[in-house]
Amino acid sequence: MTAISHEAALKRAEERRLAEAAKTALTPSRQKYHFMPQQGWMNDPNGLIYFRGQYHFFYQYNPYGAFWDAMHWGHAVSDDLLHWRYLPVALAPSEPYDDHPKGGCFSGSAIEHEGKLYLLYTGSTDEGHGTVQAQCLAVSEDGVHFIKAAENPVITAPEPYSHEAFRDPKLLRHNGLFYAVCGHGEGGRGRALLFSSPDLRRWRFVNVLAQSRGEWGGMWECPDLFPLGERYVLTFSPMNAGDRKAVYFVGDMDWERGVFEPQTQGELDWGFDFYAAQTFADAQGRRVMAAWANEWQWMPWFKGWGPTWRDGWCGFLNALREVRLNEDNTLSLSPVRELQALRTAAMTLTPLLDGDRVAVFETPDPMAFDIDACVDLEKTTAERIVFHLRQGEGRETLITLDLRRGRLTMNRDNADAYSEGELSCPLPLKGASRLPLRILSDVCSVETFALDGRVCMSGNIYAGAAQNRHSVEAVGGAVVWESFAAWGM
Ligand code: DQQ
Repeated sequence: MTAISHEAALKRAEERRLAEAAKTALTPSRQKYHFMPQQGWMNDPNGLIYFRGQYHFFYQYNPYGAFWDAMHWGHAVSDDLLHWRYLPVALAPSEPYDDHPKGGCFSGSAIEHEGKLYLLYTGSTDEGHGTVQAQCLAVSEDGVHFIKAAENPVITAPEPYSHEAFRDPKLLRHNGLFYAVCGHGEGGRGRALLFSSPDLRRWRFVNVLAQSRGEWGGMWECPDLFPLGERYVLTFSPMNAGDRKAVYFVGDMDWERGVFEPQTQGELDWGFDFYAAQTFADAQGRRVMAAWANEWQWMPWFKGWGPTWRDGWCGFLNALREVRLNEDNTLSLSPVRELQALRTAAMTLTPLLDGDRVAVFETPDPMAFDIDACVDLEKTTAERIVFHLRQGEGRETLITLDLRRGRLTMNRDNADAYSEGELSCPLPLKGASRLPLRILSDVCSVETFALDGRVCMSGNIYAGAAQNRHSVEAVGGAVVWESFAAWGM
């Protein structure tokens, strides 16, 4: 559309990133230990990969403002998944197939091939005849500068599927071939389409990897397919599927047909803010998942993207999670152990919290902290345990563990001057003698992990620095802690 080279588009984006970064770095609303952009807007994690000894994270990025618009790929590297160094913008809209004000270089993934780093992303345009989405390749020799392939787009929508909602390719390898799983939606049915290639440039449509009758939303955004133990896992973010926005299926791959056969199903996270998850395999063989901690307009609880745009930024990733397969073919997602290196002085609670009492606890950093606790369910008589977090100025965020009914609830109606809503999910306690619990709080987020990550619930809050007190309450009986520690982060 516009007559601008990729180099010129990147240079312009870089100038903006560098001009705004220092100013935005000083704003108190920034997260302390969650991945976020230097400035501007970010949404989905893209192209997560361990490449030449470093973690490379790319992300949907708009350096020109703190709202979604023509999409670029931001880029950062890390040695430890904790400290990030921002690199030049990797992709900018510049070609007829990816240059549009409300399109651009949409989500995708990365893979290493013959020592080079390849990105497969969605080019999204609209030349007046509706949206056209196709998958495009970019290659880098040094892992920093990317050249768009002359053959682009390398994957177009196969007949009879429409090219309007066809995006977010996730790359994987199997038996010497490359595969790409792409999200698709048409006629109210979401699905994932599978393609294969010998060299990342020539692609063949294999099959519909998985689809539903419509109960799983009208479009599957950001699908991911990966082996875990003896099984395969398919994850995606369904659009307009009620409260569902990040789901998984565990099953088997029939590579002969190119079909995924699901067996069990679950929610990656039951909270307000967890979307477009993507995984990668790290150097130690772990499967690590990142997701965008925010919401789209079509989600039932959507209110906005938060007030941080006033500080020149918006968007961050949830705490990175290690994905594990349980014996019953469900998944557990636990914060990566690297986060423990950030913990500062701990405080502990006495083992017994008497019936109908409140215990106040302090953390060295009142906003950024990590609670690691375990309830002794055999000795506990309380019906509910209620965490009152980020209290102050008459406000608080509530995390309730209902032990009698088996439910976990997050309520942010009175969390701040901005947020609202309550979400609740099953907490399967039947037969359990203990309830391990982890709560990660940062300046604008609270993430709860119950039962070693079998149940996760993430939500953003925009509480100020004066909301700096926390307590936990036992309702209808006593709570006996097997352990309770809270650290600053
Ligand atoms: N965000 C991208 C799309 C993807 C959506 C555009 C999911 O590629 O489907 O920014 O959040």
